[in-house]
Amino acid sequence: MSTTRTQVAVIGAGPAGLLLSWSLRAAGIDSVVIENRSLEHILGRIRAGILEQCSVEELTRLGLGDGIAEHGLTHHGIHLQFDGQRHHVDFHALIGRTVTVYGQQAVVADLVRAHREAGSEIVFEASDVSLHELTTDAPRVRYVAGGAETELTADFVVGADGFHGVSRPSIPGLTTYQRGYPYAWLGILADVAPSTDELIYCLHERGFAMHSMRSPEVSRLYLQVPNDERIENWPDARIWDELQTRLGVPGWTLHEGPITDKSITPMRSFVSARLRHGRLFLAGDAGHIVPPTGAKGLNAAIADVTLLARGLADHYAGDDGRLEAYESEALGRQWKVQQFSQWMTELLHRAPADDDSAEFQYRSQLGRLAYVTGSRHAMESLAEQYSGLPL
Ligand code: FAS
Ligand code: PHB
Repeated sequence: MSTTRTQVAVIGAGPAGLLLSWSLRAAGIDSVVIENRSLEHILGRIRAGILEQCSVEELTRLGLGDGIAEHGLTHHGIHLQFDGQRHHVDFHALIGRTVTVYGQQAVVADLVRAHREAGSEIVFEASDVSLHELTTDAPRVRYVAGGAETELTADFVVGADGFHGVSRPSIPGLTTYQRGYPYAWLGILADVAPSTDELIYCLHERGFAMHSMRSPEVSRLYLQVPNDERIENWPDARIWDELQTRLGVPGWTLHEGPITDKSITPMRSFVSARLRHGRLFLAGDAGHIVPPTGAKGLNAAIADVTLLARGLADHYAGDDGRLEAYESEALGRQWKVQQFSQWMTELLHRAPADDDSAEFQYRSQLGRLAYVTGSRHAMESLAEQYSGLPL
């Protein structure tokens, strides 16, 4: 077995792992990223689409803002649609904040390009990744890459390996908090110009629908489906018919086009009680998951990384204050994100027909939507949370 050493071993080359390694590089801290999938696979994943204002500011500060500036779509707000009416919530007019449409796929591509140009060490297609000696001052990561067994010794290990990674399970006796939802999202990418200027979040009596986008030429749309639904049951024509039914309002046309990707994503809310175990830290989906309704998953990963990178940089400058505070600060912020994501999800999704309170819930949701869209204070609260809590 060959042995190597670095200051910070990062598990996972998703947005959290790649951004942390880039942030550490900017602070002069050496890191190695260990990823179990191929470069092609991580570049091909289609996921989040919205960047909070503070995410854009942090990526720009780190020199990763060119693509966002050129291709990102700055949105001043969102549309909430219910009872056949569409209401615009103007974050910029309300609180002076905005969000940017810029897909996670593009964020990852920007990070991969930056790392490649800088000569960063990213190990792809690693297998048998395991963590050891986490409660000592020399934790180790073992993995196999290119047929060679390697042991990487580091000062710290950061688990940025997502919900199904190896890092969180490496924490003994861990408590976790979670809830499921009786529905999922069927998402499509379509080669058609968006039919709306800003995102439409819609509660229809048949269920939730959303019109998002990726560019002036590519639309991203979602439908609520039962959580056991299979994509095979949804030919393209059925998807468009349902989107037309749920999103349609008088005087507005939803333009259709070729569907280039479709998938069903289950929903869960999940938080690990710990984001630290000895010299192991968790960041991003390795530590928490939110339903996508609040557009928080990617942004929460960026927030964790921002806090953790500050703490690690301070550590190497001789001050452990912010590193010691990481777990409590990141978890405190995450529960604010969790409650907002849960609120948006429960506000906009139809309870299943077999829920005997479904009709009551639907009318209560309509009442809540009518209150929110009729109250400046309620809309300011929505704007503050959707555009992102300050870091
Ligand atoms: P990621 O899961 O992105 O990355 C973890 C990385 O670790 C992956 O590359 C994985 O291959 C690697 N890894 C896993 N196990 C490993 C091991 N043992 N060894 C080495 N590497 C390992 N969020 C939104 O805000 N809006 C959305 O619409 C949205 N849609 C989503 C759709 C889907 C299908 C999924 C799964 C998530 C979605 N999310 C969405 C959430 C998503 O964007 C996450 O929040 C974001 O990817 C978090 O980034 P990471 O923490 O880096 O985790
Ligand atoms: C997306 O564009 O993929 C998207 C936007 C907003 C959300 C979730 C997903 O809340």
